[in-house]
Parts: sequence; C-alpha cells; structure tokens
Amino acid sequence: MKHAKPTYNFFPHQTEKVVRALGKEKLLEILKSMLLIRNFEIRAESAYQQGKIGGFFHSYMGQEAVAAAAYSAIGKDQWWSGSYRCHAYALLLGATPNELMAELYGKTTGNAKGRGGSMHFFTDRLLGGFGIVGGQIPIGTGAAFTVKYAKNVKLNKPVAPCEISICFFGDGAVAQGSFHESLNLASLWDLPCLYVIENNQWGMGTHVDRAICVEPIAERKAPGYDMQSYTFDGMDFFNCYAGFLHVYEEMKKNSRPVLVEVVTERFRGHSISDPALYRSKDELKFCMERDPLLIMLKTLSSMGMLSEQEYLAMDKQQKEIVFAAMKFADESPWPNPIELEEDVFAK
Ligand SMILES: Cc1ncc(C[n+]2csc(CCOP(=O)(O)OP(=O)(O)O)c2C)c(N)n1
Repeated sequence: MKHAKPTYNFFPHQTEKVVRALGKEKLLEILKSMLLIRNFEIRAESAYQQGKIGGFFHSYMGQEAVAAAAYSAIGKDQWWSGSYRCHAYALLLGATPNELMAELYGKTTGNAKGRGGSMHFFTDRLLGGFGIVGGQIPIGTGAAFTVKYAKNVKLNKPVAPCEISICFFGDGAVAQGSFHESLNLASLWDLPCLYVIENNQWGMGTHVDRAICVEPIAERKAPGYDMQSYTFDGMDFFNCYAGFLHVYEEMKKNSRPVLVEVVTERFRGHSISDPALYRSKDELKFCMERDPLLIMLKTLSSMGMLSEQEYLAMDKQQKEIVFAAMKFADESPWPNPIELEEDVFAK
C-alpha cells in the first residue's frame, strides 16, 4: 500500500546560511558524528547477528540528522530524554563508543554495567532511553519543571539561563495519554520543554495515517495546547539545524514549551527482529535516496568543503573507532552473578 504524505509547511530551507554560519570545521565535525552513529549501528547489527548482543535493538538509521542537528543547535548542557531508539543521543552527548558497545554486549564495562542494554543508554545529561512508548514525555516535562523551579526559588544548584529540556518521541507516542497530560501542564506552567516528534511514518508495523487522527501532527495538535509548532525536514540536517536554532532562541526569550514535528524515515524495521514486510522495496529505496549522510555529503562537496575521498576516509576512521569498541566489548568481563541485585531499584 502506498501512503501519501500530507502537505507539510516546513521551516524555511536556508542551507547556504547554515553552512556559512557553522563553517567548514564545525560541519565536518558534525558529519563525523553522524558517521560514527551510522557505523556504530551497522557494526552492532552484525554483532547482534553473531549472537554477541541479545535483547531489543532499535536502529536510528535514517534519522541521524535529527539528533545531530538538535545537538549542534542547542548544545549538550540541556536535559535530554528519548525513546528506546536512543543510540545516537548517547553518542552525541559524550558516552564513548566503548562503553555503549560494551553495554550492548552486556558487559560490566557497559554504560549501565550491562544491565540496561540498547534501550536504556544514558549520560549525565541524557535522562535515559525509555522502553515504554511515551514514558519519557512526563520525564522530559519534569526536567523542564525542575529547570523552571530551580530558577524561581534560586536553589543552590546554579541553572544556566538558557537551560531547557528536550524530549524526543515517535509519532506512535502522540496517541498516549502521557503526551496530552504533559503538553497541557507544560503550557499551563510555562515549562521550557522542547517536544520533538520524530515522525518516521511507522509505529511498529502501523502507518502513522492509521494511528494518528490529524496530520501534520504538530501543526494540528499544538493549537490545542496554546503552543507554537514547527515542522522540519528530518532528512536534511541544514533544515533541522536552522529550525532547532530558531526554536531555542525563542524559548530562551519566553520560556514556553514548543511542539516540533520532524518528518523522517527509518531505514530499518522497527527493531532488528522486524523484516518490515509492510513497506515495499521501492518505498524503502525512495526513502534511502534522501539519506541524510548523502545530503550532507552532496551539500558540502558542492560548496568545495569535502571531496568524496575525504568522506570515505572519514567514514573509515569512524569504522575503526567502532571496531576498537567491539574489541573492547569482547574482551570486557561479564558481570558477576553475585552482583546481580546491585544498582537496581526493584528487588
Ligand atoms: C505503552 C506501550 N505500548 C506499546 C508498546 C509496544 N511498542 C513498542 S514500540 C511501539 C511503536 C512506537 O512507535 P513510535 O512511537 O512511532 O516510535 P518509533 O519506534 O517509530 O521510533 C510499540 C507500540 C510499548 N513499548 N509501550
């Protein structure tokens, strides 16, 4: 079945302006981070197939521009939360490929000592990947409440004037009660929460147009919460970056929540065990023609900032970092069964 997309009013495309503002060095650094994410997931998939990784595994492949643009526009020092599709956020926010790969392998050197796995990466600023659909929306809202409360009552902990909470979730989460309750409170209480719907068109095997009653989602839902909304082209880093930067500037001034929809595509099935038979090969091929990495490569090379050889060398370098992480994970010790009940809340 072919699914027609609604007409989106995208944030204005302004690629040249973004390229000029960020400059070559920064752009190459960003591309490098996107290549690291891509290589990390490709190699982790092969480790999974070899039986080195077990449990759930949800690839972010195809969506890299979204997290990379948000990170580049608003910086690390915010409160980040996301769904189980969380590998990219952790890599961007400074968790090392070694600790994340070791986490996937279930080893003691892992990001959560091997207890969390693929869905529960975290950093000092990433409050977690969450397995319950929409579970992170109240958490992200709570982080925004804390930012505001701490500012108001002048707690000992200093809060940067530009601190916000950014909460990512899928189109499927929009149908959850937690979405409604959170956005309602955030609007009532002026909480600086940036809600980002990563609309990759599917909630497992259900297409968004069979699950969500209005589209474009953000544009149609936000007025019900008296919120500003924006829609970004999620395959295009430059559009996402310009959009996130604009939203962030706005939030710094008014401390209001904002609802953003990023229209994107996932290149894999819902999880590693999903062969994605609900999507035709042609549909997938069509999506992959707009691979965010290719858009980035084409843009930078058309502006004389990157040759194909340099891109391939950069890709190889990132692959090697990931191979080293796999070696580290392989050689790391398994958790001691005696420590099984340590560091867990429920016993
Ligand atoms: C409350 C709840 N209901 C159902 C599930 C099972 N489930 C896991 S992922 C998923 C689809 C969610 O899709 P979406 O929010 O669009 O995110 P995406 O996987 O596309 O990133 C469902 C229904 C769950 N984990 N939690």
